[in-house]
Amino acid sequence: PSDLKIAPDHSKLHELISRQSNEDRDSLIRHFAHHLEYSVGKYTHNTTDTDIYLALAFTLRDYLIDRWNETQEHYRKEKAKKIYYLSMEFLIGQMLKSNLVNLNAYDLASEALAEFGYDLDHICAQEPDAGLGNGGLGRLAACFLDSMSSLDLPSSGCGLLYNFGIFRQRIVNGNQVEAPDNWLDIANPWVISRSDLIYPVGFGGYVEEYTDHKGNIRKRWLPGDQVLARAHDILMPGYRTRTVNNLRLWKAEATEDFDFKYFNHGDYIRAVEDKVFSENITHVLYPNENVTQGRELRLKQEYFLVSATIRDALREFFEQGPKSHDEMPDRIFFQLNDTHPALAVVELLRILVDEHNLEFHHAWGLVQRCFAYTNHTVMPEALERWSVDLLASLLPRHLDLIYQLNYYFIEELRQKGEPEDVIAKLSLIEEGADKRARMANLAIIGSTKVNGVSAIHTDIIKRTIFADFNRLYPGKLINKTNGITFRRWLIAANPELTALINDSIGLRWLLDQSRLRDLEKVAEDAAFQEDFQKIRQYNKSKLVKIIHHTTGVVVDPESMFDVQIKRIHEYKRQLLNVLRIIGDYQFLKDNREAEYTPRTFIFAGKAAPGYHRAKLIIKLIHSVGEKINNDRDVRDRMKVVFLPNYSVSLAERIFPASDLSEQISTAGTEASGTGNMKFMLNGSLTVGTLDGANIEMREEAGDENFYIFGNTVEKLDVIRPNYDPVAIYEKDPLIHAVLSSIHQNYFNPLSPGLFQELFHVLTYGGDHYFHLADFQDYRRIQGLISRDFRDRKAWLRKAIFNIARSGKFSSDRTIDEYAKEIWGIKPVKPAPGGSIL
Ligand code: B1N
Repeated sequence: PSDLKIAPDHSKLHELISRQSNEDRDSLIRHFAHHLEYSVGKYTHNTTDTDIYLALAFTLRDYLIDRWNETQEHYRKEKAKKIYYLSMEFLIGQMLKSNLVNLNAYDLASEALAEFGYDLDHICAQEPDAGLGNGGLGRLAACFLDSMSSLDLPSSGCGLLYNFGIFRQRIVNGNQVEAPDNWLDIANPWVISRSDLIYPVGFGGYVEEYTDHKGNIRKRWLPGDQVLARAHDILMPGYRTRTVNNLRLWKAEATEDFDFKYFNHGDYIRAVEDKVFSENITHVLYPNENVTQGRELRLKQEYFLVSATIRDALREFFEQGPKSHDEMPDRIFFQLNDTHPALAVVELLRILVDEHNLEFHHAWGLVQRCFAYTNHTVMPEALERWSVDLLASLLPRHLDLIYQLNYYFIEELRQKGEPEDVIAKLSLIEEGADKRARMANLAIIGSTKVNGVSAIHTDIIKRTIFADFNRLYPGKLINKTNGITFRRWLIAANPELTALINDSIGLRWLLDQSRLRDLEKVAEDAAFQEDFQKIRQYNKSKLVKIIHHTTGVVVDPESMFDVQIKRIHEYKRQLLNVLRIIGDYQFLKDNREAEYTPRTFIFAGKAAPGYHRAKLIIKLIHSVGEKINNDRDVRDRMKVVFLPNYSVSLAERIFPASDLSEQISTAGTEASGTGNMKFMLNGSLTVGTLDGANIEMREEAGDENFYIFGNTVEKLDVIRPNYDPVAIYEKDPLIHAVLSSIHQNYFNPLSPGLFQELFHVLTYGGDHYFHLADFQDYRRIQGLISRDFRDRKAWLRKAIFNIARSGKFSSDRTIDEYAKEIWGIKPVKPAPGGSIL
């Protein structure tokens, strides 16, 4: 090991990078050779790229484990307050490259592998994605882990180890077909199974009243079934710091004694069946975004996460030898990623009251100081409301406690003089034939702070769904605008652009992304622009190959890459994009000689398997693409491609190769968006509505560098009561022509009627998401964009300004705000010493 130290002084960074000694290199190669032989079992011949990947991953893992132990030991010594980030989703993607980047070992590894004739990028590509999430919410959690480690914050992610992550999407005949994502089928070097950390989790059974030895009447839960939760850790290194935190993922295992009752009766098959049932809990990620299904297995998953996490956190707390429970809020804090883990507040209350014998109000007071809740959506179909009947059968004591909490809560509201209709809305229980527990209300009363994820979204929740809470508890609802990790989304995904930035403004931005502003001074520099342009074309040419390989379509790298990549959802309005494309196509057919900036329209995204309409939108994109791509009249001017199986690793290739970012959700529907930020950071310009984080992105970039169109939230509120899409369809000849092509099966002559549903939703169905209201303004702004794109220098200038002003959207900024304003924690740096590698 060398004597390289983490340099707290920014100006030392350059020196530090260039000082990677031969000793580091030799040590890396020795470790690597050892793992290739003894962990992977290969010597010289038959070595596959996957073997090389595994050997390098095992090598890195050793470094991570050293630092992790060091970090955790240090936390214990400092009795640091620790953040538990609870989330049902962590959409991590591949880990080798980002770990190499964070350990500042990418160049070293790249050179070392090159000596043996291997290309590091190609080796990194062998890794299967850890796709334990659906989209923005899960990816946000992964970015936050990166930032929490990079900022030296004592923290741990808490989630589930699903055997199957988000499904793999194949396209057959233009239709989405789902395949299981068996991401653990080759041994995963990043997932460390903990033989010592295992907790029983109960379900079902009943609640018993009993009299304790002091004569008090008490309650306890006697679960009917037990499942074991075993910890599996993924280590998360910070960027250029020795801090390594962990993401702890719980996996369900059957208990032994659970099986015995059947073994004793000789019913071997039944015993094994029950084992399978228990292990079902963490089998598969629910593939919905912004929708809840209300299924029993999902509730089991949520409680399983919560129960194991609370047990584990309490174990860590009591191992520190606290004098009393009252120290808890100074030592542990739970951040709820949406309401999915909201039962945690009840679980902690239950343990404190039933098992630790704390008085109810005392316990509740402590619980409230240990939680905060992040809301990610206002879509009504996404708000969790668990059936009281289901809760009664699965978690009877928790339901009991929810009723008790509700009793005191409503009493408080009555004392404050709240009218009964308001109380009915605030109640933890929604009354009716089918009674439900409102998880958002529970999360709010159980938390110190509640946050939205962009300025407009926080504003909306304060004015609408949580208005009464905001009035009752002023200051509780706050904003924390989302961010992304620049390590993965710029440094790792776009190394060429990173190098160019480093060359022109130095390295300070690497540790403080607001310093990207220094790029403003080169925005008009001809040499910089030229290099920037070359990098963009290089990235585009790489994407051209992927497009050709996966879709067979040949696209022109000189054309504008006009990109909409995200989950397929009506509110995100992929349909608006398609209507515009059809409009352009019809225009070009009628005006063959017209000036038109050639565009490649790129789509990617998964539809929830049960979301029929979203799947139909995928089919429409393919049908329209088929027609346009094979029409010689528009050849060289329009191409439409749909890249299958959108994932973190595919996204990493698309963002750096995009010219135009489509962020066109109906105003007021997209809570924040984070893909929008990844485009900005890589130098794409945005066309978007005044929705989510787009608003703040424009504020940073400047109006002249951002393309905004469409109705605002306020305007939509005005037009909503009298909105008449059919009238627009009938009066506007252009819209009429576009919709008629769908209505008259122009793109699907062989399957007439296929897209009638889509025609209907946009017209007689009421056009809930205001596609037609925004269509003409969308076309107008796209015309402007086409003209601007042709002025290369002006376009590049705008792009560079976007990068220069993207610093606000670093998740380091976001996490710093959480740490200061919600968590009340400070960085805890592990003792320096040892080598970087
Ligand atoms: O969370 C992201 C935001 O940037 C997006 O705008 C928002 O749509 C997304 C239920 C969700 N909100 N709600 C979900 C996911 C899974 C599920 O089962 C809801 N995802 C979002 C990060 O803030």
